[in-house]
Amino acid sequence: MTSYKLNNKNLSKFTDKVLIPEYDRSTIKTGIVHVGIGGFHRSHEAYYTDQLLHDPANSDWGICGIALLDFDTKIYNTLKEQDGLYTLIVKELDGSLTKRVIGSIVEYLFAPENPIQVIEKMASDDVKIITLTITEGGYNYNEATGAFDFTNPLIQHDFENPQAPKTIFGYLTQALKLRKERGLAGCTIQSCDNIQGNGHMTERMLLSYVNKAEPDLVPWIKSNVSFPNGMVDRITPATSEKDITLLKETSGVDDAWPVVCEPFKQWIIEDNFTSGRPAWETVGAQFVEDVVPYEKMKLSLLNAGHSVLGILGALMGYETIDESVHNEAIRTFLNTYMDKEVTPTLGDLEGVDLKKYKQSLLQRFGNIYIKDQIDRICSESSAKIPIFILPTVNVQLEKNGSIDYAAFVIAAWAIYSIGVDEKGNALNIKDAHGTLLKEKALVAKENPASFLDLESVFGKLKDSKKFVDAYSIAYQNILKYGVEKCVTQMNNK
Ligand code: CS2
Repeated sequence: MTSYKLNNKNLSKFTDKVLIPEYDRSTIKTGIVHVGIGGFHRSHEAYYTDQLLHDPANSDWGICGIALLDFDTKIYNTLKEQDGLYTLIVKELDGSLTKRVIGSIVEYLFAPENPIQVIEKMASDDVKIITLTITEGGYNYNEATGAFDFTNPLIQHDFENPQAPKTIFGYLTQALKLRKERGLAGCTIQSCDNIQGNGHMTERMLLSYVNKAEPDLVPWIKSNVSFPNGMVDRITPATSEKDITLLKETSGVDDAWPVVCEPFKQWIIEDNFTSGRPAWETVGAQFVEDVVPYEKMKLSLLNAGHSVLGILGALMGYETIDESVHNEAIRTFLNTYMDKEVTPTLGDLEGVDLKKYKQSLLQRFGNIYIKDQIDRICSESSAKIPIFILPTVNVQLEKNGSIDYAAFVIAAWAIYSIGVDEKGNALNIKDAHGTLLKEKALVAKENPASFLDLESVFGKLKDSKKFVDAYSIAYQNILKYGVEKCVTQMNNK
């Protein structure tokens, strides 16, 4: 099939093959600046916003996508070449594909190339909301102290180079300072990352930074900027070459970086927007007063479930999450973890049928068309585990509840961090703290509990004898018998 490069000029050529934006993109104004234009933003917020823009009443809510890091060069260049357009390929449960070109990213900027332009855009009066997907690690939070990590060299850089920052904290501070100096209104800063109380966390971390960098700005931020919490959900694996080729061959769309995702999507947001907001509820988002219980449910069941399947599956030599969840022993283990260790920590969730929610997760994890990479799930585990798994452990320890399943997963992660799976193949570990993890993991071979000394991940967990004992037994057993046998034995208890 003849294919054409995806861009504004060629858009009408694709109408009979894929869905395209049915609004005039040239009339859309930027009302949202979004930082972090990876796959998840493009399958989630940008998708909801694209749907919204089909109503001409919403034309003030286009998105300016910011690539913050050098690492983002490729996605920035792709969006620039494609006029901000990309294809969202939804892999339905029956294996069919729904392909839609998304038009909501109407501007894009590359921060390392032009930091001032980014600061000015964030400070623009038309921009009412700055949304973030900067990953769990991006909040610069130290698990051991609960505080902002001032020792991070990038933070030091931002203190010394306020006009050419490298972190989100440097950018937001300068942009808010400009808003204040120019007598402009404040704005909303909305995190879309998987963090418990992500709005509270953003506020706390930003104020810690500002308190040192621009102390006079703190009261203005407190009165003029809001930080709604939000729960975001849509499984979005990394795009493969196969996805790119298939799109080109079956639809004639030559898109250098389409996004693939599952059909399910959910966005629950606290209605706390200081300068107005889009009516995202008209396209499926939910606005509630308190989102924290829903966040907790999602992080400790879905995201933790992913980590369980990822870490155990990686050691067994699996490559994708569906392979892992279709292993009966692992599936039963995960079910028991969710029922016995997570559920008792969740409390009352109005309007949620937890049993159904857990069942639906297993179905989503099992979608054989998604092929969600275990490498993706296990990446940055040192930032994920403290958010996804340890809050459950801490509550269970307080309640004197079961922690054996969580301890087993942490022990498996310590063994995973050595870097070799049970078949002797090297694991592809991507973690900002990868070198330190490996060092600790090698020492742990002789002294398993020493892995828990990593306070920046585990906090004071090593002080719990109950946890250390369960972890140490699991560690020895996994090394001796392998994950599958141990899991089967636990399932039979
Ligand atoms: C995953 C998430 O990164 C991870 O470990 O659990 O990316 C997950 O796929 C999304 O949060 C789904 O909403």
